[in-house]
Parts: sequence; C-alpha cells; structure tokens
Amino acid sequence: MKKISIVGVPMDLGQMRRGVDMGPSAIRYAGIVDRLEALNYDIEDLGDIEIGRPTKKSQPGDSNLKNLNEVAEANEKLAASVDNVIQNNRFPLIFGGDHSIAIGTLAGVAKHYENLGVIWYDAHGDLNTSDTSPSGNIHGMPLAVSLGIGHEQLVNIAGYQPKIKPENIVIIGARSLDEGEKELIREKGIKVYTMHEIDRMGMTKVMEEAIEYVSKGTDGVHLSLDLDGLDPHDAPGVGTPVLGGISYRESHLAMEMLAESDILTSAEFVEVNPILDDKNKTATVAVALMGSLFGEKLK
Ligand code: 6HN
Ligand code: MN
Ligand code: MN
Ligand code: MN
Repeated sequence: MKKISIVGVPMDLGQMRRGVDMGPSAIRYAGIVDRLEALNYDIEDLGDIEIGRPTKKSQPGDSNLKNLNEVAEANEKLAASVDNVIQNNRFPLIFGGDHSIAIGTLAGVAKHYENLGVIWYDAHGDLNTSDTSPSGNIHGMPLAVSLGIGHEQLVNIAGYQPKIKPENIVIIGARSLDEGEKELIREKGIKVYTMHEIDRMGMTKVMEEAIEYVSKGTDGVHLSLDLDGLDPHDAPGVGTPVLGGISYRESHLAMEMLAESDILTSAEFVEVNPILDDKNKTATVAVALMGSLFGEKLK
C-alpha cells in the first residue's frame, strides 16, 4: 500500500495577491484526506510549514526579488520536511501556497534521485530570473531556480545545486511565457507542450509522449501542478489566470494516464486562492484531480 504524507505550505509571499496562503486549508476542506483514504492509502497529514511575515528590513538591497528572505527561509523548512518524508519511505504530497514553494519541494525531493523527471503543468514557464522577471515575484522563478539559475540564496537551498536537469523536464499547458523564458527554453532545449500542441494533438497523445519523455533515463518523477494550467472557467481561484487553458476533462484524463503509468514519486498542487475563487471550486477541482491521480476508477 502506498503511504502518503501531506505537507501544507501557506505561502503567499512569492506573489502580490493575498489569499493563496489559505490554499492548503481549502484543499483539506474540500475533502482530500477522506478522498484518498477511500482509495485505501495510508495518509498522514503533517500540517503546515510555518511562513515568516515580511518586515521593513527584509528587502535586501542587492535584489529586486520580493520577500526573498522569507521565501528562502520557508523553502529551507519545506525541503527538510519533504526530505524527511522520503526518508520514511512515504510519498510527499504538497499543497500550496504560491508556486515559489516548488523550490523547497524540489530541493527536498531531488537529493534522493540522480535524474529526477519533472512534469510542470502550468500556464506559465516559471523560468524567470531576477534579470528577466517582469514582476520580481518569486513564484515566476522556481523552475529556473531548480535548474541552478537565479539568486544564490534560492539556488542553494538545502545546500546543493542544481536540483534538476533541463532534459528531464516537460512543461504542459504553457500559454504565457515571457521573452527571457522563451530564450531559456530554446537555450536549454526544454520540452514544452503549449496549448497549441494540446489543441492540435489532443491530450491523450500529449500525455503519452510526455510520460515516455519524462520517464526515460530518470529514476523518479515529480508532478508540479499549478491550478492556473487549467482554464480559468474550470479553476477561477488563482492569482494569475490566463484564458484558453486546459479543461477539467483534459486534466482529469492527464491525471488518469499518470495513475496508469505509475511513474510519479512526489506531487504538489499549488496556487489555489480561495479568496479569488467561486465557492471553493478550485480546491474541489484540485481534490478531484488528486482522486484521479491516485487511482479512482469509474468502474
Ligand atoms: N505562477 N511570468 C510571470 C512572472 O511574474 O514571472 C507570471 C508568473 C506566474 C507564476 O503562476 O506560478
Ligand atoms: Mn502559473
Ligand atoms: Mn506556476
Ligand atoms: Mn475519465
């Protein structure tokens, strides 16, 4: 039986819209523990990582990164917690919080693998650095940071870098990439299925290829699912919505195909913001997707 440990990360300092710190509560309230227990998993909820509050002094002079010290500190704690979950032979399931928490999740996970595969399900690339970022928001940077590109305080979390390699990453659902991100994608040869490929090939083919791509030569696979990868119609409670996204049905299919493939070794669901939501719809969608991801069947 698979043993799952849940870690909540009530982080809202990686971007400017308040409320995403309530994401972990919203996901719990939408019934995730019962949902997974019904599938016969051994579930342990480790509660939430403590997030420091920013002070006037917290903005260092050498960087335009917002709340850098607080984001770095929380991600150190998260990395230690995730590391511990894996040492206990349990599957880490992380709830955000904004996407800056992927820095800590990957820092905790990747030290257990030589070649960690990563599926980045997102409207965005999250490949900015302080030089390319239009916003200074760290939630737009975690994938670059995990590649070892970015502010040293973030890149060195958990004391090693890089966490992952460009050839082991696949991005799915992209439709809002900044110029610097496009350049990095070209330079590093990162595999991206934008909405164009999803429209053109269909989700079945995209996932078949993505699963094959990310499992070849890797010894573990992490899913980082940003709810804004979905269309805002299906997941309205996110801070940076982008029109023309992946549908709920397509996402459900993607999760079922991941369940069938049995390649995942860790997962995180991020950017659920109940304040911007419509009656907890986005957390409910997240819970339904996790149901499919962990093997719910219709018959
Ligand atoms: N996310 N590319 C924009 C930025 O500010 O860097 C948006 C990033 C959104 C990040 O949704 O996780
Ligand atoms: Mn996003
Ligand atoms: Mn993201
Ligand atoms: Mn189905």
